[in-house]
Amino acid sequence: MIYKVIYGNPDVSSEAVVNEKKVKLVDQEYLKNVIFDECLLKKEKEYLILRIKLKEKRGFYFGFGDKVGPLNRKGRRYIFWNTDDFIHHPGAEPLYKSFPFFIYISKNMKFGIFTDYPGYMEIDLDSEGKGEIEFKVRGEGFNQYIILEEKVKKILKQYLYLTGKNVAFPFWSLGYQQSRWSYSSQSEVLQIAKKFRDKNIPCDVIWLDIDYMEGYKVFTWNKENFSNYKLMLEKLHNMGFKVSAILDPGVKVEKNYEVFEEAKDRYFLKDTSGKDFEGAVWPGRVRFPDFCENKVRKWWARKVNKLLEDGIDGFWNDMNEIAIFASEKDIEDAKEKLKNMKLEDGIKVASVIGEIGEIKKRGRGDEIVHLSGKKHYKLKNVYGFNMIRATFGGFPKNKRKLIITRSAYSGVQRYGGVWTGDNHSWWEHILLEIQRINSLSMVGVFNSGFDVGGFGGNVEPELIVRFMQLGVFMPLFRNHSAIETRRQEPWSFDTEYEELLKDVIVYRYKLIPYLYTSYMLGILEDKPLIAPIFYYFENDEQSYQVFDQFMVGKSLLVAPVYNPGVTKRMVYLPKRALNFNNKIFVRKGWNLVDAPLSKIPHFILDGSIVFMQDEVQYLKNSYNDVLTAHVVAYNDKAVGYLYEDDGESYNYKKGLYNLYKVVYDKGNVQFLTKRNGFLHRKRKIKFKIYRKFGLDEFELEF
Ligand code: MIG
Repeated sequence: MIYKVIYGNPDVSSEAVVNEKKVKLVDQEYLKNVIFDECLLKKEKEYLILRIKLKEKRGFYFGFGDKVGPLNRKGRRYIFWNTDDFIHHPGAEPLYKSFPFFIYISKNMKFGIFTDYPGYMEIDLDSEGKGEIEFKVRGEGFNQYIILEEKVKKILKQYLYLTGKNVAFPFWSLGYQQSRWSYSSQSEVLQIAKKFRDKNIPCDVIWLDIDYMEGYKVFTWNKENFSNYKLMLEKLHNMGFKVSAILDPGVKVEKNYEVFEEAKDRYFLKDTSGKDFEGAVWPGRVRFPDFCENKVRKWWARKVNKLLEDGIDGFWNDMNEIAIFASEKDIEDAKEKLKNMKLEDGIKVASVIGEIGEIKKRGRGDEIVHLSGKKHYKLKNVYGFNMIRATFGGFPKNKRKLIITRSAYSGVQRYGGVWTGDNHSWWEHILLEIQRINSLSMVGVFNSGFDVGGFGGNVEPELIVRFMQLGVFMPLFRNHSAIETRRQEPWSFDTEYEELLKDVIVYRYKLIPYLYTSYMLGILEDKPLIAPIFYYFENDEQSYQVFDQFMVGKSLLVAPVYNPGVTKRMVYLPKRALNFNNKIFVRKGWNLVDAPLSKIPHFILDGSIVFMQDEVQYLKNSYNDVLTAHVVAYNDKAVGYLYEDDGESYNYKKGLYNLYKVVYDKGNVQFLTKRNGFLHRKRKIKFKIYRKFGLDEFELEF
């Protein structure tokens, strides 16, 4: 059941909610006794504060997307105020995105609360240990959706009913992706691509960071270093690569620059005096499109479409919190320190005023006005959401897209995916990313990834191996690193490590039949590819506490290594499983398992079938003609799934796909057709049956 309570008089809409038919509008009193004992709403200056006291205080809290901190969000106060902060220390708060949704789970009670407000907000999840939750909003009012269900899966499904289903990314987006700030010329990009093919290291996507542009001007190409970008793109495509490019929202203030001329005085955010608001980012002086307006999104989409026509295949929306190094007001405020400085010196100015830190504290809420007349502090958290929405609009309708955004709000899954921003090449960040990706799944964002290898800082060989071993299971598997840090391409280390890294990437391609099947079933059924263990085993209370393992689909359990020098780790198994490294069965419960540097501790749950294939250099919308079915059947019984479709359109929404349920029972295999909506390609399937007593092998045509 979904209940909605309106608090105060909301005067802005986030546009996160798309379906309200099933929602029951109630007042706060109605929910008393259902989930809470007491509930108090008060106004304090410009804030509206709601405090509720739960009927119990022992539960776990999951959600809030990729904020740093533990998987269980209990006991902290969180700020929702989209901010560019590139040092993700354990207390870094706020960060780039706002997903004000969490799921409460205890033995007796399960519910989800989505507090829908696109402006400044704080949520306190029982920081006093009294079983109290506080919501504090700077504004006139907000909507709250309370989802009451018996199963976590159903709570998440209802949340996605409200905020919209995830879009499927193209088949090829599951391939390995290589990025760097920056590959700064066409010859460098081509060299990188060639190296992958020469070394037979599989790769599908190369990313272009800000240097492909002319003077960081959005929707331009650098005339010198990318003088023949069309030829470059053609060559890359012929080699089987896709190319994804960065887009920044700030439009350079420059006479005769088409993008600026078209938008000035019409499409940009305003300052309080009614002039276009100006700030400094990479290009120097810039202005910012007001993506909250439909007409602005349409204009932006046309620009995006041009880049698609040039041959770009995907996008990455950056700096859309909005990250602004300095504004005219900052310079005025810091007059003394900034003598003789102008916005043109954007980066220099930023370093003088202590950069993001200070700007973050002061916010950017009051000095910016939207075209609708609303102050930015009421809409800040949906700026990035609307930028990716605009970018999404630039693609042909029935073509799947690879678009990720750094800043986002609930509902972003309708338009694209996210990456977690500027992490570091630190061991701590492997664990951090496990928790962030799982928390993103709990707020319904299924297309997610992080900078594999770490963005900031210099990676060390052992660290990149472990980082990559985590990336291999992520929906998006992209290695990215910052300017002036050491290179992170797989060949940037001693040959021993290069071999290990190559093995990891090759393994990703072997997993594709299982990954794509699980991914697409997830899109169709509102289930994340990556999920915390409790998502599938919520009757197992122990599983609520497992923060450093996760499920990939419903059959694969991964327990990554996130410390240096480690060759063993403890793993919690919610049921019996096959250790896929040594093919030995491991019992339910806590187990110590081997984890040498060449191995990723991962397990196939008993009773399941996982389809794999042999390695390929890049993906072509379909699996290989020969597959291997790993049947984990301790008691000689197992079930698995195989999904196929065109891999590039949204026709799956119309049922144009095949889904087979594969049932193994004591030596017999049956393929049950659950859906027959796509041309089936016959394949040879090699079965490997892992049983209590010994291995069995045979082949079938299907
Ligand atoms: O101020 O475009 O998070 O992925 O490489 C830094 C340069 C701007 C931040 C992004 C990062 C990207 C970088 N950008």
